[in-house]
Amino acid sequence: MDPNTGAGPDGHGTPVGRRLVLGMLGLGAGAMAAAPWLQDRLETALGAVADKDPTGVTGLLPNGGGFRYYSVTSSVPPKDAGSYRLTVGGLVDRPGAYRLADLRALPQTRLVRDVQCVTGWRVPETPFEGVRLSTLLDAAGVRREARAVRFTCFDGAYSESLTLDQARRPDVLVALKLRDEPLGHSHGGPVRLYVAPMYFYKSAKWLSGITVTDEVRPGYWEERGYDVDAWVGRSNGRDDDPTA
Ligand SMILES: Nc1nc2c(c(=O)[nH]1)N[C@H]1C(S)=C(S)[C@@H](COP(=O)(O)O)O[C@H]1N2
Ligand SMILES: [Mo]
Repeated sequence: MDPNTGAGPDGHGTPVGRRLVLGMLGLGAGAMAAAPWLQDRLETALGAVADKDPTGVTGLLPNGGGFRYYSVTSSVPPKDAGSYRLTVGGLVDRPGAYRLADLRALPQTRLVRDVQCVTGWRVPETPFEGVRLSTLLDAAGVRREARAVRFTCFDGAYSESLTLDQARRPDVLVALKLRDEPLGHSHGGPVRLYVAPMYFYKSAKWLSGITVTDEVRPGYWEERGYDVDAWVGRSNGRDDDPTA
């Protein structure tokens, strides 16, 4: 697979494009152009379908409001306030586990930035809100020999990583809200990582584990060719760097 383009027009190895899905629904591009409101309604409906029954054919399903639905697994069992846990461990003095209520009780930070997937789609000025990752790292007491942070997900497959310096940036959140609403299952709720300055694949959905480590371990897409340092506009060979 070409890591820059993926196998299909929607990238990340997606075999089928948006036009085809609309075709499967009997709606051509003409119908969409003639009735943009129909496209909005369709995206909302498909977002709801993805919420209940993710197909695994990812990047193909709109996820509402300009997002696309991505999952590397075919289905993800939902978690709620009762069942959700976020563990923090590895090279820390005080490993622990947070419930959703624990995370909600911590200071919240709201950021409004453009979401940018490396395959090209973009959602402008999108509010995310949650707990700064640095707050959780400080509470856990990161040991001197630590250099990186690894993230695991309750889909059982996806992973991500950041250097410790990146992880401590004020624009990296353990996000609980998207557009001022609790983060829904299809967007990786109840809790996802949000790495504002990097391409959206760094923002691991369905976050369940934070492990402080001695070196960066490449994440799911990074083992498949994407850059580990995924700065928007400065990585993956896709964007011109105006400062270069
Ligand atoms: N657990 C998990 N997190 C993930 C992914 C995934 O497949 N699984 N895909 C990534 C990619 S490539 C993108 S573009 C965004 C998509 O988020 P969305 O489904 O909320 O639009 O999630 C990122 N985080
Ligand atoms: Mo993506």
